[in-house]
Amino acid sequence: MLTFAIIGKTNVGKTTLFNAATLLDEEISNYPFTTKEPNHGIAHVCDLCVCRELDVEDAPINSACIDGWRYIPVKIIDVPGLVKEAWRGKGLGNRFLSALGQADALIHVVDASGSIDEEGKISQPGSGNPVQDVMDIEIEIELWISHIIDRNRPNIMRDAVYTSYEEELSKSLTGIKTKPEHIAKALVEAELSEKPFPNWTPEDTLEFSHRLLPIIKPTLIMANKMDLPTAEENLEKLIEYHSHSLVAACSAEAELALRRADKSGLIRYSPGQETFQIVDEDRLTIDQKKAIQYIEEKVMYRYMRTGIQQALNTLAFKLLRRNMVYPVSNEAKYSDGHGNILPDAHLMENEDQPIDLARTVHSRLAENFILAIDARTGLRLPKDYTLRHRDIVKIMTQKRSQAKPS
Ligand SMILES: Nc1nc2c(ncn2[C@@H]2O[C@H](COP(=O)(O)OP(=O)(O)O)[C@@H](O)[C@H]2O)c(=O)[nH]1
Ligand SMILES: [Mg+2]
Repeated sequence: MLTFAIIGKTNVGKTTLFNAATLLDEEISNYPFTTKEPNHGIAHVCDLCVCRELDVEDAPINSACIDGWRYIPVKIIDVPGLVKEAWRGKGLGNRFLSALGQADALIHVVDASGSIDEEGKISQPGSGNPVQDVMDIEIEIELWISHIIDRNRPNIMRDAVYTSYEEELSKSLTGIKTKPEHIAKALVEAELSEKPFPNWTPEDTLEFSHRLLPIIKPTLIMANKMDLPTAEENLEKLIEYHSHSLVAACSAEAELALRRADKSGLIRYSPGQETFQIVDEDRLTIDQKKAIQYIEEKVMYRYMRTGIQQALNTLAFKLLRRNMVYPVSNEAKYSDGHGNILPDAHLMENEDQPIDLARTVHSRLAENFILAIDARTGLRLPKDYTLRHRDIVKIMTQKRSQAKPS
């Protein structure tokens, strides 16, 4: 399952964002996923479901469909404790950094209102420096990657005799989801392709880690607390200074309040929508009315949305370039073998082919794969076809009696 880690300094709103993003799950999960570890939860990415276009009543199993929007579960991790020198193991630094290593992408939350100081303590709004806060955390992670390389240096030198430095570097970083092609790209960007690894200086290792980080962990910077008056100016600075990253504006607290109000039946709100409806004005207390008015004025009218659902979607569809693909076994009815219409949707990687979809569904399906059919047209897909967003695909397999003996 796709995994996002929420990182950032203390008090920026990571846990608020985590709570908001995971609240929906209890209501809609009919799939067999749970997370038992603390700080690990299930959030969702969503896009228009194909059910409306096909005019069918779907019966989702691995995902959910709300008002014509398909919600696919993703794992989300709240990573606290990225304090200064976390990479040296300060606090519980290393444990938290390892949690980050599992992630496919990062949500880097920053207090755009500038209400925290350098150490993450709450201070006067407007006094903090969000641009520096983002850099502090990035440097901490880069130092941690450098430290892993340094620790593995003797092994890399020893084993590269039989392989290559590139391959051994890649092996030493597989735990944080680094692939050989990532290493090759970072070497070029750091201008280290021509410099043999044994000659690297500590600065070279750090530069390499700096280039590698955005490649292995695509990151969305979330400018949070946009409801506060001091946030607007900082948002512009963040966009300007961190022009290499995507910066999104959000209010985690507003999203949490709206999702809670929806859950308790006070309002009707689907995550990511621009509006919400009050169910019964008379049931609201004065405080609740005030809170709703605050969110309407400070967040929804100004930014159209709270920004949380868009952030999750941006990570999956833009930064990680995933495609939502629907496997079916009856292409005429768009159903599985039991008649469930559009039961599953998967977030496939950009260059994935139908065989990869087969593998995602079941290893046996991939072993007996012959060809794939586009369910919309009923036509056979070319051999080298790469899956597109919103494809509906039937996998044809050879019958067991025809299967080659293994
Ligand atoms: N005004 C405002 N406050 C927020 C927002 N998000 C979080 N906070 C507040 O910021 C403080 C720290 O939040 P928390 O989620 O515990 O931060 P963490 O340390 O990064 O996990 C809490 O008092 C939150 O209520 C927001 O969007 N707007
Ligand atoms: Mg927290």
